[in-house]
Amino acid sequence: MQCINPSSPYEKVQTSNGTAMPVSNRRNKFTATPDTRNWPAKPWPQGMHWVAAGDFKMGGVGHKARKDEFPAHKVQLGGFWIDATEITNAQFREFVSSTGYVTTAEKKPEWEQLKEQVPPGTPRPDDALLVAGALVFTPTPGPVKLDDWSQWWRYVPGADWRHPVGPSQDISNNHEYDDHPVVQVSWYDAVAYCEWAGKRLPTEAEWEYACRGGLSEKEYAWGDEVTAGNRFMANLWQGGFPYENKVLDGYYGTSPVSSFPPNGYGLSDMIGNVWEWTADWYRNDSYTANAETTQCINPTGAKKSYDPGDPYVPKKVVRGGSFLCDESYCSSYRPSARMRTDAYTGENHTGFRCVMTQEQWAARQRKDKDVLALRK
Ligand SMILES: [Ca+2]
Repeated sequence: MQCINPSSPYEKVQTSNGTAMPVSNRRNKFTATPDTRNWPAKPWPQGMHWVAAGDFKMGGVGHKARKDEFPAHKVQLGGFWIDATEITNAQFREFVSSTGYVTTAEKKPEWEQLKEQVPPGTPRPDDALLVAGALVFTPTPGPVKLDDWSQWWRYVPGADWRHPVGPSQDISNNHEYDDHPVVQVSWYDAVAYCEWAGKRLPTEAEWEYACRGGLSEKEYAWGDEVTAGNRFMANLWQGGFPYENKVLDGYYGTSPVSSFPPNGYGLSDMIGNVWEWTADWYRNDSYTANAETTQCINPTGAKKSYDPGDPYVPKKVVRGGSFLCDESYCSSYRPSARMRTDAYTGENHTGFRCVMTQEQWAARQRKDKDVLALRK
């Protein structure tokens, strides 16, 4: 189980360097000026912000919350660094250039892998159908019933991170999209990037804690209303979904990272722009299990995925919503909203950001020092 058993000698918050922080030192009440006395010494990893150890109420807030966001429950977390922005195309290109990595969407799907995601006895599809590609959002000509996503998502051969909507768009030929979040990356691609960077994906709990930015039990990452006055706070969808995007927030698709105001922890686009992969397997009832423990500390999610509506596909939790999120469909632009996606699937509205523990940062610094010494 992901939560610490209450009978364990765990009366302290475990920090990411393995030491335990006394309960009295926990930063469990957020203020405009955070208590930085227990924060790690600088230098810090570039482009990342420290999220201090603490506790928070994880789970649904407000009438839009769905069943899988309940029961809301208290979670304690150690501190961690988190990327201030979603990973960009420029960052992902650097990873691919350094490693020669080939993403899931660029590889022909293997039947051996696919057959684990469909009901037993499903016949093998024709080889002509097993082609490399990914899912691309395609607006419908007019209003449709919102009970079947296949009306606005289609599998496009040749779609991948360099071709987010398919072969017709090649972003590797120019730098126009360098500061946009990378998309069409599977969960496995995101993990490979994290490992290369000496980081890891956030757990679902870490992601929500960071997304709330120090605000407690607010429906949105910035307060109780979708917009702050007349200001759009995130790259979302305005208009009739999925046929009419009025682009009131200025962006039809992805936006350059940090185009919208950061949250209380200085993190941009936690809500909107692109969904973000987390480390956890999705289970609709994960929170029931968490809430049954007296102390839920550094939870790492279910051991195995289970989506009752699609039980054969192993799915990971994605968070934050995207430029396609709209109130009429999923209203997933809330810190507590949970969504699930096939771990092998790339979509043109899904990316990721990484977190880093103090151990990972220390290891990275040692490695960099070794490289420098070798060059001398
Ligand atoms: Ca996002």
